[in-house]
Amino acid sequence: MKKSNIDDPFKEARETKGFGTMNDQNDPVTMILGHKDVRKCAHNWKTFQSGGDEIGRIVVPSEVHIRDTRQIPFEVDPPQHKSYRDLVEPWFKRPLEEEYQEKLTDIISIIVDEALTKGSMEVVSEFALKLQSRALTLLLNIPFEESELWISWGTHVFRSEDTALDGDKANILYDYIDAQIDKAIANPGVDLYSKLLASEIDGKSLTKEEVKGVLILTFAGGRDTVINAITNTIAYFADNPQALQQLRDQPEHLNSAIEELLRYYSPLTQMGRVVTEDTQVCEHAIKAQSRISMCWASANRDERVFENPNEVVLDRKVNPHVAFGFGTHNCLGATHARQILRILLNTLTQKVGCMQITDAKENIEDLDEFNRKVGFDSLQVAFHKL
Ligand code: EMZ
Repeated sequence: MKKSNIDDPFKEARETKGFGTMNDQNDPVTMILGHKDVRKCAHNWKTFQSGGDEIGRIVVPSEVHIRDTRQIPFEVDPPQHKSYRDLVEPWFKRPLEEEYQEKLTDIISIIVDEALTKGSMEVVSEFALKLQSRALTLLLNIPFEESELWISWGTHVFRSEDTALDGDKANILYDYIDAQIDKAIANPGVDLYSKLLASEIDGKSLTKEEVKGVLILTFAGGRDTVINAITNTIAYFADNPQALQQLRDQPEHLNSAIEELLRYYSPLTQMGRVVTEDTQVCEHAIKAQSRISMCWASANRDERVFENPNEVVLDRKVNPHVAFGFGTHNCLGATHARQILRILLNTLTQKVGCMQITDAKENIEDLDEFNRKVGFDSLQVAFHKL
């Protein structure tokens, strides 16, 4: 089997009952698996809540024990959600600007050139983590050098090699953000911290805690997800050199290729909600105060919606994937993530002839009833110039 394949462990449960169950730190989660049900739940923010008092509980695995700052706008429900989202949305659309894309192209070219010069590279830490961290300096609009520190933190800001949820590690991020906020107060600049500190909602300035909430989301939400997307992209084109050639010949398929790869990888497996009233999903009773999750990865393989769901069809025509979530809380960082993938694919087609995976260690998520590959812990790849 090709190393880049990502199986669908949810198929049987999705087809027979429509949900699965997972015991996460003694706070069970009913995982909703079908595309239609997932979208219905994502839409119904009154019954399936993101806000609520228990900060971190909608994340699976739950972050209640390692976080007490509310991520914004991620952990806020309508109608307050809209004010925050409207405030940050224009900033997170900056990746559409030409200057931003030029800088991102430079960042990506340097890494691809380095891989070609070295000839062989460990893609997770040497390629994807560096690329994600360096690109984040553009999203925050701060100096490039700052990325060195974030690279030293490793691929997940809350997880370390032997601990799934590492409070000490999380504190490094929180202390760092606090310090950056204080710096921006003392010396305002053109960065995201300063921008938020100067912003108001209904005539009231954002508090330090609110600014911190946006920044934690920006650091945590787009880290392992982006790293997985980049690594899986390299693995896919290493396994399928003809696909790289196809994109070289038909660059007009670039955008559909990106959406298809996102559907297939689904870098974020699921996202939870807290249930506000006794209800039912897939004819299964769900109690108030319990948790559900919308399993994007399963919905994206739903054969009722996607023909040949387990195949990567780079020019797939209709592709209503939910890799970036769905509804009110759809991913704020999606524009940035898409630009990274677009420029990465472009650069690969221009510079790389072919790649070979020489060693790989898969990253498997343990979801109790299911095991799902999300990417790699390490991926050694040989790069060959075009
Ligand atoms: C949260 C989440 C957001 C969470 C879009 O997902 O990403 C996870 O990786 C973080 O751990 O805190 O930001």
